[in-house]
Amino acid sequence: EALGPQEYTAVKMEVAEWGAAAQSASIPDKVGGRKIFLVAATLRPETMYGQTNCFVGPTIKYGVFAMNDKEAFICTYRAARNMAFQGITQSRGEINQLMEFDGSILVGTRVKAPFAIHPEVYVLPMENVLPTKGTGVVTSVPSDSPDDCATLSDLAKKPAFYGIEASWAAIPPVPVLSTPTYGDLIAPALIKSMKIQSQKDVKQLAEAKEIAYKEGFYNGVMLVGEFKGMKVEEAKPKVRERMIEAELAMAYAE
Ligand code: A2H
Repeated sequence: EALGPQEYTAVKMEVAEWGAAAQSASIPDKVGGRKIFLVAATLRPETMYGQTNCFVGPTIKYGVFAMNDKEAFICTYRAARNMAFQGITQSRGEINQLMEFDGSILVGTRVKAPFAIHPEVYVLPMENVLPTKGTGVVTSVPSDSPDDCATLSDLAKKPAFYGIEASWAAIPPVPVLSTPTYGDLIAPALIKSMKIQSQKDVKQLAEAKEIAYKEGFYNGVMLVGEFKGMKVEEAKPKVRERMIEAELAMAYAE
């Protein structure tokens, strides 16, 4: 674990179309006309081009929090509280919670994915989402995150068990960066070579995550986006800055 505060990028994913469960919860009727965003915390803003979906913990509690008169964020209470003290809400320290529900309600909703090749993605369930880290919402980038890749293959194998449509988990990984050793799709390559079977293989996944992170950061070159051809190490803060300038992301620390 990191000793100092962890600097995340909080990515705003506006709800484009509510899924069936969210429709029954009548969320739009309870938010005073505000635009609603799922907000995900990531350490890899440069990979947002390759989002194929986003994840929530189905049994974790999420809230809808008014940030100002125009926008409301969906995240854990813990994250909303941190945001309130980091000046992300209109009035510092104030938390205005409009609703609360389990993550399962959000599965099947479609959200806009900032900078992604796929402009809209489905919200899907992930067992390993921790309520104590980030916002409880995780962007899924199966090209570069072994956890995301393993979870998606579990979902694709048993869609009915997870309560999703098979097509929602059938989107192929999108190449974002290239490394000399692992090519254009480092996470699927590691899953294969390390024989990782599912999201339950947490020990091997931790090892794969470490390799993918270091290889991508130190040896990767961007394949897409404004900084195509640039080293990942240099592109990473630039993509983050662009996303913040476009008001599609914020700095978030914990
Ligand atoms: B990362 P750290 Cl491409 N529970 O974003 C579980 N995982 C969470 C989470 C939560 N509550 N909140 C965030 N995360 C994930 C992209 C990515 C990430 C890639 C590769 C590696 C990677 C796309 N998913 O993380 O424990 C988020 O996934 C590996 C470090 O604070 C976030 O960044 O170091 C990362 O874990 C934060 O993990």
